[in-house]
Amino acid sequence: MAENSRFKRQQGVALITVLLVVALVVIIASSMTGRLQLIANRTINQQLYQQGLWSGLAGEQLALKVLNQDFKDDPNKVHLQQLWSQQGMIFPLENGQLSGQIQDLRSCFNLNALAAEPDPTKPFSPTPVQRQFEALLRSIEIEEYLVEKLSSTVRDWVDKNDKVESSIGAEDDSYASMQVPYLTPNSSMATVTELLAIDGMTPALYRQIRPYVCVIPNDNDLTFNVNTIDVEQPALLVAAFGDAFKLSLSDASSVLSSRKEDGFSDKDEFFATSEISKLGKLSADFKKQFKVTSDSFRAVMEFTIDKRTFTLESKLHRDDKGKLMVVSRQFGDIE
Ligand SMILES: [Ca+2]
Repeated sequence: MAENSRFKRQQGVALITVLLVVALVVIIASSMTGRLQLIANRTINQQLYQQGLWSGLAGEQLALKVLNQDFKDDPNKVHLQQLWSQQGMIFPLENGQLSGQIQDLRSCFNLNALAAEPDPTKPFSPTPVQRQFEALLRSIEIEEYLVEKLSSTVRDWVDKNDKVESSIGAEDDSYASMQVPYLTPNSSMATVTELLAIDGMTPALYRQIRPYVCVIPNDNDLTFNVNTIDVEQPALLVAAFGDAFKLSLSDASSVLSSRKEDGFSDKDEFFATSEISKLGKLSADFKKQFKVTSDSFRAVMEFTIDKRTFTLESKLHRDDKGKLMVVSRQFGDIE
């Protein structure tokens, strides 16, 4: 009798063991399926990334070819009627499409120019480039206290030293005491989005300033191609003249809207316009900021596939001998 009931208990234990094993197998199998799906998705994503990358690089080659062709056709001028300036070009590719555009980086305010060394005889005064940046901010109706604040903090961000240049500037001490502390790079900006990390900047201000500014890698020059400044952005021309000559916004707008479609033939034609000539005598040094050519471009390529977009931004530089080369690349989200 006792043996019989032990046998029945053992049968019960065996059943539970079998159920446990089945449950374990189900758990392992479902976990394996999940992992397999993850691996499959990862492989698909890697393939898409590779496809996007190579398509983007192909687009970059096309941008170089177009810019080289324009340079060959006319090495003395860069203007908005040239091939590089065409908008909305779309190239259908296998399984996706490639689109892209090129911007002349001499048609915007190069923030890295704010790193210019101050005049040693006026160490505590704003530099001429700061004055030009301030003229830009005022022209786009940024409030006066923010104009001076940002001019100081952006300069401190890019200048080499870690010395606050004015009472409203910001170097390491300001950022190191924040809730999430960080330090200033004290060197050229790599991307305009760095502005968002600078003391005094807000997302709303960034959106207001962003269309007018750019960064040229390791380049501290502030020069403007008067043939490519957007007719809707006369504030850039006002900025170029800074507080040295005080070009009015309406005169800047008038110069740009009366510009020929293929731009000014040379700098002198620009200086001879009534709006500019009435400003008075411009020194040869001052005139150096204005050009009708460009040595820096930004090409943005977008490869789209199944609602996914891969973006490549390449910055290009043309040297004195006319050779164009890629100086920086950024993948993914852009400025
Ligand atoms: Ca600094």
